[in-house]
Amino acid sequence: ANGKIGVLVMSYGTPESMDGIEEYYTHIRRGHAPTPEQLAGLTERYEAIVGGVFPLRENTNRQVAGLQAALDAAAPGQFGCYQGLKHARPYIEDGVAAMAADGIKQAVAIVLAPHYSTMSVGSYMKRAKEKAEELGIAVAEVESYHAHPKLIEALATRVKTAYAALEAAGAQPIKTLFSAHSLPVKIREMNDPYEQQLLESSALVAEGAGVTDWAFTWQSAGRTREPWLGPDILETMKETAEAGYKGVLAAPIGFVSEHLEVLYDLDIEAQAEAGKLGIKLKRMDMLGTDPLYMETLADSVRDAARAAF
Ligand code: FEC
Repeated sequence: ANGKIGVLVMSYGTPESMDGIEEYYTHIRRGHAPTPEQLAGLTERYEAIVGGVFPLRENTNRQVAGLQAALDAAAPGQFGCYQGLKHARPYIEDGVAAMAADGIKQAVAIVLAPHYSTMSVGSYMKRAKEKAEELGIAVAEVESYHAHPKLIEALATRVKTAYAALEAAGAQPIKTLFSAHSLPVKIREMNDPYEQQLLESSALVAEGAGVTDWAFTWQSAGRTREPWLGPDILETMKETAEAGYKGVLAAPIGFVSEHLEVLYDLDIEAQAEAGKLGIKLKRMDMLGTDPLYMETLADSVRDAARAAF
């Protein structure tokens, strides 16, 4: 057996190439292939972002390496990180199998998304635990870290910087819009903590950044028939412009990387809407491998390991 504690670091996943978009989309849709129109739409969005590369893959790789370095700095050799993706290879199950192949018996599971929902983090954890049980690995879970002081500090710094840029551009008054990925409205019937945690993070970040004029709004709702949580950021921007604001600061606190939902939905789609509305939109920088974010993850992993093993 291996005395190391495994750390299963889970993230959404992105295709490896343009040829992989259909398989990826089919996986997201739980085995239902997209229509040719849906596939073409998604392909166009990937092409529009950075010439058909998939930045989330590199960004996730860097975050996993950053977390390993942060854990090693405090306790060399105690933890070993393994990557597991929700919708692409290496899948969550592949990550657990890699730990088992190395003789790992105890592991902490954590998701590169700060807020808990049964439909997001909960579904990652369910798959991780099923595979771990099959392979005889004990798993401790980090459910959320949305109010960790280091995370809040890193986000507040980004909000302050973006706010100052809007001010310098003369785009006042400014409204800060915190956002996160929408989910189907049915999560409300499940007593899900997602909305509550997002509002809590927003309030803490606003306080840390000294921003008083803010709202929370949703983004990136799925293209399905069921109702999704709203209002969407495009709608909120319209109301904000109508109320006389000249600057909108987009703070997508539900995400930690630059990827499609940020680079397309905000930087292309919402930016075009801002142009139409005659207002200035500035998106805060994403966390990426910010040392404060890496420390947030490392603290959460150590706490979960200490409590469980
Ligand atoms: O850059 C990339 O390649 C990946 C960007 C990406 C991230 C992301 C994060 C979240 N999602 C969440 C929930 C859902 C639900 C559905 C859904 C659908 C899609 C589609 C694409 C996609 N998501 Fe995603 N999501 C990303 C990309 N997502 C592409 C498919 C096309 C579309 O509908 O727009 C609906 C599934 C269904 O059809 O039933 C639900 C949540 C997050 C944030 C938490 C996390 O990172 O896990 C929640 C990044």
